[in-house]
Amino acid sequence: MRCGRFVLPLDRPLIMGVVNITPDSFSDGGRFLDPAAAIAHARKLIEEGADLVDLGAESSRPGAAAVVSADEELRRLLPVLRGLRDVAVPVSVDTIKPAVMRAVLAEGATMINDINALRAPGALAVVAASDAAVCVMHMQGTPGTMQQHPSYGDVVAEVKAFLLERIESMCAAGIAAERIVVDPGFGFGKTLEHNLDLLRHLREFASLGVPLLAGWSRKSSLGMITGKPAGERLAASIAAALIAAQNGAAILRVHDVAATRDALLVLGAVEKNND
Ligand code: HH2
Repeated sequence: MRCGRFVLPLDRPLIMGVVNITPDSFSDGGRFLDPAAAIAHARKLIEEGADLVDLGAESSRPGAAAVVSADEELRRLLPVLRGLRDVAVPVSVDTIKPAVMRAVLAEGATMINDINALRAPGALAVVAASDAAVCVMHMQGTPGTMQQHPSYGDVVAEVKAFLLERIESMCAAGIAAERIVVDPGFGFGKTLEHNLDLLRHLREFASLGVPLLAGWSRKSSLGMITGKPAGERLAASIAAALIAAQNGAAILRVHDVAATRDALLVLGAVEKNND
């Protein structure tokens, strides 16, 4: 997989560490709003074994109002990006806005993570003009309303068809397949049963021919299963990450890098002995 100047091997699951530079993210809102705190947290995640870090400056939690302007997003993101210029792993930015994408790519970001799958006017062209990687995610509805009435005939087939269409649009716009990652979007316009169905059938997404990213970390589906609040979902998050890895996920988007790394090392050791 290519992310700007980086080439990432895909012979083991990669860990993407989450850094939320927001006042209102569902599990860690407000903790890293200060640029120095966000930079220190990203560096800590890299030391713990993150293969990439993902900076987000707008919360997409269910019910979140889309109120963050491009200017405000950049005010939060740019100092952190500048503080991470020297790190040895790709820095991804989680944004849906083409203006933000353009500015962060100019400032050294080497991946765009778009929960809106480059559907905003101009987004495809901005990414196509760069050499960055891009993760496109499936979402039914918008964060403000997506959890009100999620509804599918066949969730696996519909999510897969959506991602295939986005891959075709990206390739037509000139984005090489080796730069593309897809994500079924766990928790984005999906019930617990939809999320579990997607996790069970994750292997079916391999036929899309590009790496798959899975984000279950601390999400409310894990709260529904365990009865625990976001701050107490570490064990559940690790379990979901391992199942996703066993079902073919190439990148795991997580808040708790050190613990996820240990769990993946155990999985890797078992699988190696199986060869
Ligand atoms: N989940 C969140 C945000 N961005 N991007 C991708 N590709 N996949 C995901 O599953 C995903 C994502 C939500 O988690 P978090 O960033 O911790 O929360 P918030 O959106 O409240 O900042």
